Amino acid sequence: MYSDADILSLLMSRRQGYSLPQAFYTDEDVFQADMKNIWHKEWVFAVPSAELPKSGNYVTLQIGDYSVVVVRGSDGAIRAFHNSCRHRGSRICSAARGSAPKLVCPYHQWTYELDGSLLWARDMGPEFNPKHHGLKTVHCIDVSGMIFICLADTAPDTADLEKQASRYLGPHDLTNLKVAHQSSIIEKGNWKLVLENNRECYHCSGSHPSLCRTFPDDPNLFGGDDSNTTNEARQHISRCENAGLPSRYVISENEQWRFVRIPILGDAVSYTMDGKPAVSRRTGTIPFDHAGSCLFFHYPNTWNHFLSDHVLMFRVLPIGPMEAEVTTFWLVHKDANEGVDYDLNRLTEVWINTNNEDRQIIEENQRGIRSPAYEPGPYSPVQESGVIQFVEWYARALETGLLGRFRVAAE
Ligand code: 3BY
Ligand code: FES
Ligand code: FE
Repeated sequence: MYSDADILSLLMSRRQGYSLPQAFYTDEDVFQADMKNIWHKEWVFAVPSAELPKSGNYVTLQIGDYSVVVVRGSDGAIRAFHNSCRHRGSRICSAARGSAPKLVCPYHQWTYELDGSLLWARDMGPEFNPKHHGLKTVHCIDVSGMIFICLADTAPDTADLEKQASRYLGPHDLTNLKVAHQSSIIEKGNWKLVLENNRECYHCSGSHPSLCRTFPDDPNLFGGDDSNTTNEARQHISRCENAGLPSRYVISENEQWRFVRIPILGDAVSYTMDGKPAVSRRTGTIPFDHAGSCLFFHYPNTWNHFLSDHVLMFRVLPIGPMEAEVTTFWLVHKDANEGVDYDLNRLTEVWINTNNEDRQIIEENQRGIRSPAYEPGPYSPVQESGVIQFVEWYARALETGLLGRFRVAAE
């Protein structure tokens, strides 16, 4: 049993530059603290807007105890609502995704418009005012084609994020892409192990034979900052910037998100087995095939690759202290035809392999951490500066949340 005070003191006493104490990866109370102080407070990536191309298209997401439905309205706007009926609370949409002209509760058929207002409820008496029983809203923004939601009463400011996203992602024109494929896998590991694993490529040469054909495992390309960037990366950035593609490393003030466009290996232009394009149509206004990969992470739950010919978005959702869901979206130009402009297997095989390899790594990491013999070990300052950067962000975010609670309790 860990109280908030216990978690705070464990956090304060952790050794910096070392992996976290066991409880952070295994304990139910710490998991609940993560949910309350991070997942229910921060912006969380939900789906690419291309996943909801038409009015009535919806997806549901589970974030801790909250069920959320994200739906495109008849006016074209994408909104998010608590997926809990204002009658007696039933979940309204149960499928992971679907399409409906109205949101109808399966219990007693209360019927909501796609904008959340209650349209119809049978036999509720003369006093009943449907206006007071619309679905509760969840903050929802479209960041250049990526939909983020936030469960907090007051959502963190996104002006900077939106500004940089429009510069870096704008040229890929996400609104004119379609989801060619998506996959969700369950990883028996704490969500932070998934993020830590993503923030380093120390493991890549040992585990990712397909990815390593095209993805450089040089830590200087995606580490904690850009102080060691290579000559090749600098040249790539100048070449892209001169062609009108924002590419320079930029990180938010609180280090929650970052954009940078990196070169990929040799002549490779895409994450395929032979490095050749997976799709014959480029995304947006990308001027050449050799644009490398624009990397965007946003903590706590997404990392993304924007290539010249396709886009990969990754979404992590925590399920329990030792379980998370990882969803991958593969996006291509909306007019690209499968079998003509791209072959689905060729497009997806590298990351399907990579995701499976990462799942195994993360599950072994989790199993080892469960051992009473586990103790925090040192991160490599050369290879794992990105992991250190993530863990420091996490520690600050959790500490701020926990301290805020004590302050409120003391007042
Ligand atoms: O998918 C990614 O962005 C990261 C970069 C380094 C390891 N992993 C492949
Ligand atoms: Fe939704 Fe009754 S709980 S209609
Ligand atoms: Fe990996």
